[in-house]
Amino acid sequence: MAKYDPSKIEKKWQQKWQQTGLFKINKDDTAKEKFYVLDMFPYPSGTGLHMGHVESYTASDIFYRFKRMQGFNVLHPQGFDSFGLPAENYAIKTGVHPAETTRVNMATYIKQMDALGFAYDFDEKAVTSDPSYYKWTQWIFGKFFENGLVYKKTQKANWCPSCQTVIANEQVADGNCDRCGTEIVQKEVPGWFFKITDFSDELIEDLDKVDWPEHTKKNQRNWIGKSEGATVKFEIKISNLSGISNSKFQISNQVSSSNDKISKQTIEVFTTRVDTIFGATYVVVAPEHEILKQVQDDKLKIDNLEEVEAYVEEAKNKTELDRMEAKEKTGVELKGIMAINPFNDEEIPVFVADYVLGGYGTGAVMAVPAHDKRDWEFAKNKKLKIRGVINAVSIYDFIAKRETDNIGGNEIINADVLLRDVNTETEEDAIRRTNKEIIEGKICFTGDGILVDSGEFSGLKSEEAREKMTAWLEEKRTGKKVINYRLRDWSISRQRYWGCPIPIVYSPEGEAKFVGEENLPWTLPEDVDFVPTGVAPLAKSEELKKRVKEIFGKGWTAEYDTMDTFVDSSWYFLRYPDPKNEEKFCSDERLKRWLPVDLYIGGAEHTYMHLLFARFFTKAMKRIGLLDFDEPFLKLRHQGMVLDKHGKKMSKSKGNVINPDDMVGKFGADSVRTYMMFASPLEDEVVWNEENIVGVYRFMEKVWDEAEKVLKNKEASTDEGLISGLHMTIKKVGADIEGLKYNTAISEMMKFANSLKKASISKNDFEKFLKILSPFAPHLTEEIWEKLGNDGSITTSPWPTVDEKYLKKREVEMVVQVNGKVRDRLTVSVDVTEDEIKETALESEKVKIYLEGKEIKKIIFIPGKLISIVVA
Ligand code: ANZ
Repeated sequence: MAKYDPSKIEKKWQQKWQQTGLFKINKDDTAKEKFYVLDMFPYPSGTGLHMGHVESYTASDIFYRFKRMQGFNVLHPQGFDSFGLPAENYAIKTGVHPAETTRVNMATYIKQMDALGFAYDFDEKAVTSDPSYYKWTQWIFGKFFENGLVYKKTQKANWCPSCQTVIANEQVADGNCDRCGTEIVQKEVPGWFFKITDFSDELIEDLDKVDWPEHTKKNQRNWIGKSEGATVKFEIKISNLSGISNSKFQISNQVSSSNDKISKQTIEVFTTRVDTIFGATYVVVAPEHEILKQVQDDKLKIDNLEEVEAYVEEAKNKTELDRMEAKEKTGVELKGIMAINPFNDEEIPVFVADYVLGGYGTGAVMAVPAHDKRDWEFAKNKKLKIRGVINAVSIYDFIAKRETDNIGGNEIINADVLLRDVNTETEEDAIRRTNKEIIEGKICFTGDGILVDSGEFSGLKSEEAREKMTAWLEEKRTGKKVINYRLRDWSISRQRYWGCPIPIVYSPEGEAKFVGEENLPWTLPEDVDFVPTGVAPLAKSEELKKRVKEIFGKGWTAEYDTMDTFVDSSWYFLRYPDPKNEEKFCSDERLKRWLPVDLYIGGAEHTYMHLLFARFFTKAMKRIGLLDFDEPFLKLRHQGMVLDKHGKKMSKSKGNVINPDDMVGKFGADSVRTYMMFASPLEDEVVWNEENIVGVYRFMEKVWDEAEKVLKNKEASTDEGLISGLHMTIKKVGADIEGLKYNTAISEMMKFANSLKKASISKNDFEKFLKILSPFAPHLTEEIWEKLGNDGSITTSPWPTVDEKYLKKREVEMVVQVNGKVRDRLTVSVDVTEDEIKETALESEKVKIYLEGKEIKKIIFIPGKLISIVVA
């Protein structure tokens, strides 16, 4: 056998796999159990495949090959999310049509993916900019339209002055456009919205049904932001003598009230912490609040109208994000009026401040600086009264709070502040001291606790107090229980060209109508100028005008906006099982057979948008009878980011981007794949260091050389001492792949390969080893498989079975102590190393709580028994 040379064998196998159609599957084969493993399809950008793609696609490819060898019928499709701004921006610069750019880029991507040995059948791809695909995006839009799940309204929206289009909240990063970085401004624009808010509760609750990373679920819950609270009406007292002209009106907005009979002047606030109401020292309204219109119309007189008007005017230019994140909270008092706290009749001042948002809750808050961080900052700034009414009962109130909050700052009480002093005083003393400081308004405590100085409610715990106080409000008809969500309906209209046309036409009277199934695909016109002018490019198409006139008649006009590209990717996984179907987005049989997706691998940056939108689509389509399941992705895993060898993010501007083609050219696809998976656990960051990939390359060489030995002596038998190792390796690798712990699977195989050096192995046993290596290094193993005289692909051979009789008991239970107290028990392999067990113990949630904020002095390790952590 010649020397191991990936450049000689990899191309050969890639061609052979294509020729023999190895990656084609019979999607109607019911004899085998199905498995659907999905990748997040790429946007075909001009820069080609990046290392992040290589990482996640390798991960799914390994899983595909493994499942296939286990006997599953596996669907592992790939496609292109090919509508979008970069191709359009490129067209503006160069005049090359986006369709052409996209075609060229897709071809490059396919070539690159083939060169990595990814097992895709590109005849069965989904391409979102292809009319045969977007026909169904439009069809689904039509169904949503018929069923009231999409509607049009004019709204203040995020406008990117550079892209000349509206973008969704989810696409604004730090106040800037997440595509081009330009600062976002607010603009009134008409647009289409999907009613995602109709599904808020389901979108939260059904997260319990899926196996997703906990932080991703948490982020989705936070994004939807369900909060249970209460509205409370504060009566307004006019302290200036000019008073108001009409003394009987009610000011409340958004959260509608059923208590209309009370016609006092009130400001209605929304609070999730009614238990803190005895600590309310002022009320704040948003600059958009109704009361300010009354003030401006002179219906409600205040002493400093000009100052207030100027402030309101200034706030108009800020985005919500700016307002929420502003370090210094600004605002102006409405002089001449006071609000009355219904619980204790206390009169407190009223401010307008832009840290309160017009579109959330009632657009007004009762401010409790002692227990709310934003109110605290504002009160400090304006030197307002601060009064604490919640005390901590135990240290756990602080710890629990710290875990749900990321509150920083010295004056904000959290466990760190408290624990700092625990060293010099008893826990009780520390709590007593801290509670006194809370009551005095010296520190802000945002946790739940026990009520003090709260009239008849004093002594109650926060949760119970909230219930009782809300009941009290309802009885007095000055408030009620409400649930609010942070989630807004999804704005999907984009004033851009390279997207899916919204299949809507308007009658001469201006009524919107779906273009009808018979007119789908509602094609994207070709005769347009891309240069953005703020007017949608489609408005300039003569062909579209003509088309509308011919089909619908004179006076009818087309919708000129295109859809957010996130619409295209919200359902693509439904298309893959049946991508050529012209009658349906997917046949009923194939939907039933293939969905939902069993395993989805992709970047954590899609926590909010794509993953939320795809879940919404699934639920909406289920509601209207198009699907019979409600969660699209049963299991989800994220890959970590790929960093350069200095641990830095790769970026074009830094010039540290690594091109996958170069790596494949240098080391071969098998080494690139295996190193990528070996370098770190899948969900962790990968530091791409060429010096280390050499080690993986040597491993490939070692396997190659072993093969030579086996070839020379096909009659050899396996050494006694090797058999148990082989079976343990097969077992571990199988279990690790199933758990997506590829790095440990690879190190196990490396260990086994090392043990071969001085031993002899039979052809049959060596082939078992080749099989478990094949998902990682498909080319190398395929070549050896052939050389050893096998017919057919190693990928179609069955996964080797483990003979239990060769496995000895390998697990023990180890106790983890912190300062002498047992905090956790871990089941680990008997030969676990000290470092491994230390790492596991320190990561245990049960152990972590006792370590936080403390310094680890010593760790004692007694093999097979105990790990004892000493902290101070
Ligand atoms: C008094 C209070 C005391 C509050 C306290 C919190 C802690 P989530 O959980 O996000 O729904 N709030 C209400 N409407 C607001 C608006 N339009 N703009 C800005 N802030 C608003 O937050 C609800 C809390 O956010 C509410 O509870 C209110 O402050 C504030 F110790 O009321 B709270």
